[in-house]
Parts: sequence; C-alpha cells; structure tokens
Amino acid sequence: MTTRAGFIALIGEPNAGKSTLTNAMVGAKVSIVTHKVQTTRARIRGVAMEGDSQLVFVDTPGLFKPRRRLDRAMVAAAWGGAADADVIVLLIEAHRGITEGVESILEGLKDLPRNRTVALAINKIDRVEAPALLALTQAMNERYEFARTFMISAEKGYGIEDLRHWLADEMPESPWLYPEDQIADLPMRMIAAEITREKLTLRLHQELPYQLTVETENWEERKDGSARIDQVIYVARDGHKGIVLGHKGETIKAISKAAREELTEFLGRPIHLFLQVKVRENWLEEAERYSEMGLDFRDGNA
Ligand SMILES: Nc1nc2c(ncn2[C@@H]2O[C@H](COP(=O)(O)OP(=O)(O)OP(=O)(O)O)[C@@H](O)[C@H]2O)c(=O)[nH]1
Ligand SMILES: [Mg+2]
Repeated sequence: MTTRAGFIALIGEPNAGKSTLTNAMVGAKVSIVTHKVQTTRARIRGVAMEGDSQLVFVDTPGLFKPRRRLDRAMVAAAWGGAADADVIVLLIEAHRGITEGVESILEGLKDLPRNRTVALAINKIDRVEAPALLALTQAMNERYEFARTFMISAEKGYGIEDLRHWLADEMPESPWLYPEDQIADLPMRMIAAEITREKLTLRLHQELPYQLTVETENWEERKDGSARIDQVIYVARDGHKGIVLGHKGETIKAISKAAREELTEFLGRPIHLFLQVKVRENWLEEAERYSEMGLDFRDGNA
C-alpha cells in the first residue's frame, strides 16, 4: 500500500474561520474558536485521515498588521507555518471579500517559494448569495494563481468533503507522520490552557482577552481516575484582575465551570480545575510566556 502524508497550512485574516475548519477536518475540537479576532496564538496541528492519506492541518494565528511584540511573534508563526507546508490554503470570508488585509496576504504569498501549491477557500458561504461568490472567485484568481478554488462553510460543513479529497490527492507519498488515532500534537497541558483562554475570551470584553495568557502549572493524576489541574491566568494590571474575578468572584467561577465541563468531556473523566489570577505587568515582554504559548520570543523583535 502506498501511503501519503503532509502538512497543510491554513492561513488568512483573523476570524476567517481557520480554527473552525481545522476542527471540522479533524472531527474534534483541537483548536479554540471565538467570534473575536486573534484567538489563535500559535501553530496548532490537527491530524485527519482520508483513505491512505494523512492530512496534518496546521492552524495558524491570523495574519494582520502587527503592533505589539506578541502580534509580531504570532504573525511570524503564521508565515512560518505556511513556509513549511506542502499545501497552503488561504481562507477568506465570502461576505467581506477582498479586504486590505487579504490584499496584503496576497503580496506575502508572492514571497514564498514558487513551487508551493496554494488553494483558495472562500469560507462562510452560508452568509452570501451565489452570484457574489462567482465574482469573488474570479477577482481572486486574477490576483493570484491558485491551484484550486473551494467554496465552503467550515461551520456548516459545506464543501469540506471536496476540499479534503483534493488535499488527500495532493499529499506527497510518505509514511504517516503520526499514529493513526492521534488527532492533535499539542501537549495536553497546553490544550487545557487554551480551553480556559477560550472561556475567558468569550466572557471578557474589549482589549482584556489580548492582555492575558493562561498556563497550566500543575497536573496531578488521581487514583480514582480523575485529575487535578492548576492553572494561572496572567494579567497585566491590577484592574484586570478585578474584572477577571468579577463581583464576589462570579466571573471567574463561571469561567472555571465552563472550562472544567469542556475539559471533563474532552478527557472523558472527572477534572478538578483550580484557577488563580496573577498580575504580572510585564508578561507580554517575557520570553518564558512565549515559549509556554508555543511562540518564538525573538520573532517579536521589532
Ligand atoms: N457564518 C459562518 N461563521 C463561521 C464559519 N466558519 C467560522 N465561522 C465563525 O467565525 C468566527 C471565527 O472563527 P475562527 O475559527 O475562530 O476563526 P480563525 O480564523 O481561527 O480566527 P483567529 O484565530 O482569530 O485568526 C467564529 O465565530 C466562527 O463560529 C462559517 O462557515 N460560517
Ligand atoms: Mg483561530
């Protein structure tokens, strides 16, 4: 039997639906999703099988004009993911069309090695009418030579099968890169931290989600099959700590409950989750925080 395997980088503007597509392809939630931009911070790999092909999806942080050190490190991680992949899929949002951000990603694509296969996936087609899609497909293909264009809805599952089959055929001959039953290659402690960060992002407003990070400090397996997980939420200011805790600790309690429930389901056993909020004014400039997130601190150098 000839087997195939390779890496597929999903790139696009923040909020394009890259993580939603990763999860849809894998058939499980390996990457967190929110309605807010800049949810994904590092490269997250999700593994899917299609016939004799193993597809390793590399979900990347969104591409945008970076301002802070963290932004720069995220954008560098995204382009790094693209440069290393066998196939790149550029996701754009059907209802937003060719934004300034999309234009600048197209410019960036021209700097990649010429032989790279790049496909276009127009996502969120559930939000527009068909004629608009045809015009958008044409306009995008005039700007860049895409190997194929797919029209999909990552959320509703439209067009996903087609894309998966095409990707499976594009993969190079190779032994499988992961055991057949593995769906992600993120350490569990990191997945657990991401789940808590998702709940924080969903619940907190404005800039706050961008100014915090979550780390799993301790993971203790218990004899009864349950596990105790201790996490720290780093915030940059005293005021932020108050907001995360909420009136009488109600906010943190709700976040903790939501995260614990998802972790319990994900792991299939009881989880005891303990969250602690720490003020660390300078965490956005600390190398250790970046390595915990799976980012390269030096990529953030201006
Ligand atoms: N209507 C619609 N919404 C979608 C679709 N795919 C994703 N979304 C929504 O778009 C939002 C962003 O999705 P994500 O998957 O987090 O987007 P992302 O590209 O990973 O975003 P970043 O990690 O911030 O770069 C979420 O609210 C999703 O539910 C789709 O096909 N249709
Ligand atoms: Mg994402």
